[in-house]
Amino acid sequence: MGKNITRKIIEKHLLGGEMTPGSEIDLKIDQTLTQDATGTMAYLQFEAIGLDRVKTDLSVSYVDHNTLQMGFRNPDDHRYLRTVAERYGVVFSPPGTGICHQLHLENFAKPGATLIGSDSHTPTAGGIGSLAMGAGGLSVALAMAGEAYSIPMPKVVKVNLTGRLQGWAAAKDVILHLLGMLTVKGGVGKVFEYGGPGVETLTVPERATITNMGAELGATTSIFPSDEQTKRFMAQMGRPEDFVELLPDADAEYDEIVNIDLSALEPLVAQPHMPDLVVPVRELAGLRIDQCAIGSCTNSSYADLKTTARILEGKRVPASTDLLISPGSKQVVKMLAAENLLEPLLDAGARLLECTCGPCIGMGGSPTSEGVSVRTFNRNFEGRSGTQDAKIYLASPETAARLALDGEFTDPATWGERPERVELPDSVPSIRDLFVFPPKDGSGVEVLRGPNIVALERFEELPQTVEAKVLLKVEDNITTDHILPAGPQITALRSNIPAISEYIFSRVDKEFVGRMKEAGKGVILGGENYGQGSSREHAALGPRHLGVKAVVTKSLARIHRANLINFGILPLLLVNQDDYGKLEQGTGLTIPASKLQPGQPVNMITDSGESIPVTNDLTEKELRIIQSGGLLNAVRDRQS
Ligand code: MIC
Ligand code: SF4
Repeated sequence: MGKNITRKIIEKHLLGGEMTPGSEIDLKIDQTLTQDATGTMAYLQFEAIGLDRVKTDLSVSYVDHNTLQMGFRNPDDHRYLRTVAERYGVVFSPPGTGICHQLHLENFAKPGATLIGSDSHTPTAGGIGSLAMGAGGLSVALAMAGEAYSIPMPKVVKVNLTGRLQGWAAAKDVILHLLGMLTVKGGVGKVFEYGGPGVETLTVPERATITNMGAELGATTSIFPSDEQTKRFMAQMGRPEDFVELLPDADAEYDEIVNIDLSALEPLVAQPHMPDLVVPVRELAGLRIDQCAIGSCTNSSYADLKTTARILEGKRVPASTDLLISPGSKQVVKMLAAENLLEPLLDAGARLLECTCGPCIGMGGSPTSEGVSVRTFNRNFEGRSGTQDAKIYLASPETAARLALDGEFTDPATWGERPERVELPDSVPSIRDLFVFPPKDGSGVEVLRGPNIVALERFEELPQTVEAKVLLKVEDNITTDHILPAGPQITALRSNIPAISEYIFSRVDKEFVGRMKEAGKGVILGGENYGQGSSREHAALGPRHLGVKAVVTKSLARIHRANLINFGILPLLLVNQDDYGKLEQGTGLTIPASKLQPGQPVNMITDSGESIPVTNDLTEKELRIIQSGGLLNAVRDRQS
């Protein structure tokens, strides 16, 4: 039986488990990445494990999320990250160098390698053929300590590409099309492996746009083969030695197949407030636009911004449209500068921002009240932009730039000729010297901490019986942005769990934290796909700090499920989906925690005496971790 590339990489890195979909596998991890908003916690956890140096081939710490330095908190975090990286053998990327995924793709990602990152868009490196997955900070800390990363063996879906992109259709439209087809929960438990004759027509940056936003499908990851395009990209990036060919066998088998004809795609847009509410751009013609934002880890490459410059050249955006551009890396800016491509952007009225995530997580650039903003980003969750009632649409850079000029949605049929598709030049300026490479022996390096960096608390073991009330009932598709909002004020508290916990569910129900404090413990009731979106483990750590013992849902998103386990919160699944309607905020529950067995139902008893069956999809190991009060306790117990 022929193998697909996902199975080939997994087989090479398999440390334990059976490669049958759904059963747990343990993987050796070659590389890790962190970003500042999740990284401080990951390194505090690494320090708590007590090793002298990371054990991976490569670990990189990027600072790109929280770069607004309004007061001491963020700069203190950056200093901590720089010194802790030097101390333990991690490469450090200073603030402003670029967005983690863009930088990793350009400088470090390798075909055939495994990578986990404490950011849900780590699959960007799948564009180069890495098996790259988003994970919680603690999982990344453990991978840095040389521990295996455990996931359920995914199903492998072949996305069979035929044809070639035409007219104004872009790589972004491939993934928007897939999201429209499969929805934000269509990828759970799956790897999307791209194949077919259309693959060779897509450049590595285009592929990376697609694998990046595969995260929005809820997928484990997405991956492209490593072929001639990859070889060219690695040579252009000045690291031809990192190239290895990685192709599926001719008779490779897949669990499912999805077909996409690239030639048939047209410009698409995701409407507020979910990335899967996709319609053709033409259907929205006439809708006024207040803001366009081009950038983020999805669409901030040289090709994206050169195309933008070509579209804007010699034109002006109307004064009523705010145009923001955040390049993905200093390398991208240097290349634009060298080709005089910054001028058309500036002259068109665009505002050039730092090479960071910026407006994507509401770090500045918020739209006006009820403003319509067209963004080349990957998430348009309600409130994420910083303006609660803004309407965020997701589109390609081509579409965003064209619409910025028109100041309203227009039909692509009226846009004229699309500028020529951009290829990278043969030689690209290196920015490698901007990274801080750690010394061989970091034992003499002093790790500098500020007052905002609060040591981790030790969590208690899970009680035999959980007796607690439902203190919040939420609907389907709750994101980690609902659980713990982003934005400058809250994100600055990522290394301070007691302080950040004050904001848990603050945009959903302002009274929740007060109720939790009063009761001291509680249960959250969720619908389908609870915890989708960001990998931020604070969305589990915060509830745990407040005393949440269990989350009872219809289904859970992969990374958040892992984060709940890592911090000792029981993820329970309703056996009968209709029972969701029987439970309300205030319902008292008795959960026989000590009776839980992997995959076996137990009855929760409500305070009115009703039995509600719940089950779990936990392995023996995961159950033990929760019973010990979380993964750090479990690792400490194992080591002592
Ligand atoms: C996001 O896009 O939501 C983030 C901010 O990059 C998060 C990580 C975080 O919350 O720090 C992610 O995607 O994992
Ligand atoms: Fe940064 Fe946005 Fe990408 Fe998250 S999705 S890593 S916030 S650019």
